[in-house]
Amino acid sequence: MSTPSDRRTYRDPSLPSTASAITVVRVELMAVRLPLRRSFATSSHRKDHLDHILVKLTDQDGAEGWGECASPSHPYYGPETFSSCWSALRDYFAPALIGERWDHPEELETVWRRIRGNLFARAALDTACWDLYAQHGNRSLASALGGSAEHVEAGVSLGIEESIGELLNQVEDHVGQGYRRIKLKIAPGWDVAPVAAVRARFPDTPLQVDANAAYSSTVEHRTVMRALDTMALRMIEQPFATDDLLAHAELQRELTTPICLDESITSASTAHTALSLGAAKIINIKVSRLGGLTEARRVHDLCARSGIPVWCGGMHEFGVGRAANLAVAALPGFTLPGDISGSDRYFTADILSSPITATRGRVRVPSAAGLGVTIDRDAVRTHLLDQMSVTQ
Ligand code: OSB
Ligand code: MG
Repeated sequence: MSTPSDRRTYRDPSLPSTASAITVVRVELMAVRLPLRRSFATSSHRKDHLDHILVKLTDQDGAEGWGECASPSHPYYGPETFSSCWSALRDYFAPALIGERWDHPEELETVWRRIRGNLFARAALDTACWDLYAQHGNRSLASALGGSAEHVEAGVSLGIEESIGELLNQVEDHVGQGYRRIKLKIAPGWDVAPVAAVRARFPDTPLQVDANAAYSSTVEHRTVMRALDTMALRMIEQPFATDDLLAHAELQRELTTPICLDESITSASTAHTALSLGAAKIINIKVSRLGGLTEARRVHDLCARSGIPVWCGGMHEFGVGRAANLAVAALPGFTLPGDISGSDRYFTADILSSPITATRGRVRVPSAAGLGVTIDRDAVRTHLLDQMSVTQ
């Protein structure tokens, strides 16, 4: 499926030349279902469990690398689904990777250059390769990426609730646990009133909102945005459609509150375009949405050069994906609290031997080699829906 002869055209000259080559010989896909402790609703849908795909790579020496595909099951956040990711991994990404020799995960861009899109699927394998690479160098993933923070500041993303009273209880609970900022999901009909109520009750809490592209640039919706602009919010995340960068730029000119883009930013190129247009003052870096750690770091570097603060978004990852998010969030440009909370917020049992936790609003970045977490194989088996392996 790939053409080995020309895959080495891309090579970062700053990479150490001593890296030893890695060849992945087997890719295992595991579909795992975890129930959510509390159902979660956004502007598009409600969910009470998550089906994610864990990928396990084995290299020529028997070392293992892990990654997680955190695609939602339905195409309501982005275009991908659980099934599209499973088939993209099985039919394209895994076959192209197996048998290829590489020294650095950035070379995988060449291995996968013919495959367009399918970024959530790609992110899972990209992360697993970075895990293998960091283990080969006996370094933490954070340090392999160039980060050095030992902790990251944790925030929470709270879904749409049945009532404002219930939302206030949720906010109170998480502020009480020490989380550093609260993000509220909004949607037409659930915006000015709930946000004003939270702001009135918690006047000093860092607060922001996320619309998941549910608004459009109509007079009615811009009135909502102007009302939100008076509530001392840290940012308004993705108010308009994914591809409508000009509408975001126009809105940003009208508002004092910074606009943050999530869904719109699918690569360093889209980030560059968005920033050039003035469509955002903040960017949410999500490893899954960007197709992996290589592109996530590239967006980080671009934003750092442009003086744009970034934070790490999440997709309710299990422990494997959460560890990858922590590693990227250890880079120096991640100056705002992200959506990396303790896994106990989401799941009664995660698939790690020691689940990732938040203490007084901070989460520790793993320091052991690679992702730095231990997968609980029994937990994976308990929650397994399906599995397969791809070999040469
Ligand atoms: O837009 O950031 C989002 C969850 C699923 C899909 C999209 C989003 C989210 C979140 C939750 O906001 C982030 C998290 O807690 O992992
Ligand atoms: Mg978002």
